[in-house]
Amino acid sequence: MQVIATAGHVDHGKSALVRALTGMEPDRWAEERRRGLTIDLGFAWTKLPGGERVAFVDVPGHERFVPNMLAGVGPVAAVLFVVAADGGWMPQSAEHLAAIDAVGIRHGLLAVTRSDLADPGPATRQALDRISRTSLGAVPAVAVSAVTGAGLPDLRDALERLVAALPVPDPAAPVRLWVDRSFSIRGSGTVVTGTLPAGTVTTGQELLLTPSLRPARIRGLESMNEPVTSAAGVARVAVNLRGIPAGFPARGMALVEAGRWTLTRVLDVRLPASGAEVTLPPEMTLHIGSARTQARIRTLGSLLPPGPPALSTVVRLTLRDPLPLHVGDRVLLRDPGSAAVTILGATVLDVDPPALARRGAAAAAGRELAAWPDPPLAADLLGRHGFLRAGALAAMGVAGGPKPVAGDWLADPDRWASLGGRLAEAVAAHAKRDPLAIGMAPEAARAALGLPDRMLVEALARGLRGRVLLEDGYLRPAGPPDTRGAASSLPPRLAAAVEAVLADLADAPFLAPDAGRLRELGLDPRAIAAAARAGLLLRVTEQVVLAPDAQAEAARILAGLPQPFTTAEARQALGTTRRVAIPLLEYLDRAGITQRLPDDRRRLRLTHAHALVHPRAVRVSSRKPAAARKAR
Ligand SMILES: Nc1nc2c(ncn2[C@@H]2O[C@H](COP(=O)(O)OP(=O)(O)OP(=O)(O)O)[C@@H](O)[C@H]2O)c(=O)[nH]1
Ligand SMILES: [Mg+2]
Repeated sequence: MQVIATAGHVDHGKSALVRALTGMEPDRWAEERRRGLTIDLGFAWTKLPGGERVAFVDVPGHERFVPNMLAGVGPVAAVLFVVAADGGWMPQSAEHLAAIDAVGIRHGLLAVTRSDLADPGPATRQALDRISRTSLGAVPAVAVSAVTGAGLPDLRDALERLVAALPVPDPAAPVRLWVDRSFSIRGSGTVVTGTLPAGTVTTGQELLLTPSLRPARIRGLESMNEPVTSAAGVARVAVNLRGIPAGFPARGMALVEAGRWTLTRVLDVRLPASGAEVTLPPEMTLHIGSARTQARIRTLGSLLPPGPPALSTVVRLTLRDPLPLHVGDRVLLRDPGSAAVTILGATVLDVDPPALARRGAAAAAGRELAAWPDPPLAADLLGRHGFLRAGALAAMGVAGGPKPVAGDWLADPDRWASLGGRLAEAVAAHAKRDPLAIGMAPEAARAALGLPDRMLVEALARGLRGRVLLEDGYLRPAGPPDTRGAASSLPPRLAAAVEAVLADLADAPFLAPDAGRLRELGLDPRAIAAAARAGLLLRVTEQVVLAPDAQAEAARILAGLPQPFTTAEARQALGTTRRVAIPLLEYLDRAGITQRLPDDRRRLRLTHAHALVHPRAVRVSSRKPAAARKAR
């Protein structure tokens, strides 16, 4: 089915024509019928000769009710433009046409009504001329009379051709059903109606009602007064909702699919190029679908020298109420109070624009956005945001986009490429500034690079194999082992202290220096940790340090004992004190080299022989292994 909205000046015969075409009464209110004036939207439908069903949204023509007219026209793709033969082109003919043009409706038909009262020729020529200069372009025209019925068969044929030419929307498109009416039915509860432009609604489906995002489950569905289990756009639908109290929904709210729309209060839009320099008011009324709200306007880039190619104005809108929007949506801006600018159409460029904090940010944003295509592509949005989650991009209504760089993060390829080098530099600078530190915390790197998620730092580091190493949760400059961790990278005083410890241990490898000696050498816990990371010391506890190969050496000695062995036997064999032996044995337990038995004795786990080799091989020098062995 298709849905067509009427348009045209008050009293030109829109409702009479809908009545004549459908046999249904579009003026729902007693007051409307009494006054012979449409106030609010009316709904009627019929079958065309070829069997295609078409619904009409009949709008009011009176200037006081233009907001209602916009709510009816907002979600449709085609209009039936009505001009009275005896009335000719009138102010609301022009205003309705401007609105249609602003919304960008491209399909339509002109009906010249009341042609039994006057020659339809002049009105037809006048109207076709005006219409041809809008998004509707050249449209067919039919002269009709709702009273005599003249021209109605021609009009039905023309409607059939119009409907056949309308694009078929994607049934899998995200659902956004703007509510144009809400009521409650005894026994069923809350019902909302609207024009579904695309996508599919199904009974049982859960949607969210904007702006509250209250979940609403579809309990029942009707299309053109008939119960259905699902309806695909284009359709007029009445949706019976579970979970929404009667009286809660209102025109301008929308039922949307979770995760497929961005509910936003701030958006950047492009206004069409206009020959004359227009001065925008600080605030206008924004209309989209059946919704309207106030929008504060901030010009981002004004623009642009006249002359081809036509350049446009980019503005940031801040809305009083949030709306579910997509990039590429058309919105209408209206300023009923202004004589100069009454109606403008705008294309949404960004529904989650970055804040304009820096000086000059607004002008820069204006320049960037002015160059975007219509509609903008994933690459444009990524170029602006740098990073977007795949879900966020989809909720902006933007398809495509590159493969994620980490998790569901998408990155602008240029930005991503440049970040690798910046991370390597940041990590190197950090290591230089603070050689004793365990490394740069990924969170610090994330903040330094201005990234939105630590996951991105880790992905960058993985891509920098050979330059940056992510180990034990910290980032360090990578490099060949002998330069990376070697004494040369430690401050000279620390290197000297390490040398002194190793010299102490040369003759008695398990007699770890005591607290006093460590203090004397300036080896506080931080310095010990740094030396251990560099592979220059084995840090058994904060107070017990040994030569880096002590673990393998201990295992070799313990393997020579009858198994299992006691702590005392181990202490003796290692030639040390309980102060060292107990933490060392516990260290070996943790390393899986020894196993502690229930009776407190231990045995070597031969299955873990590979663990005997310390992962960071010994690389220092002033040790005297020969002497050490002699001492035993
Ligand atoms: N003679 C004649 N009268 C018509 C024709 N169409 C409408 N009328 C009359 O014109 C008047 C206005 O018609 P409506 O259909 O209410 O006009 P409308 O465009 O819906 O008006 P609003 O909804 O208030 O904007 C009514 O009195 C109709 O009976 C026609 O084709 N011939
Ligand atoms: Mg009417």
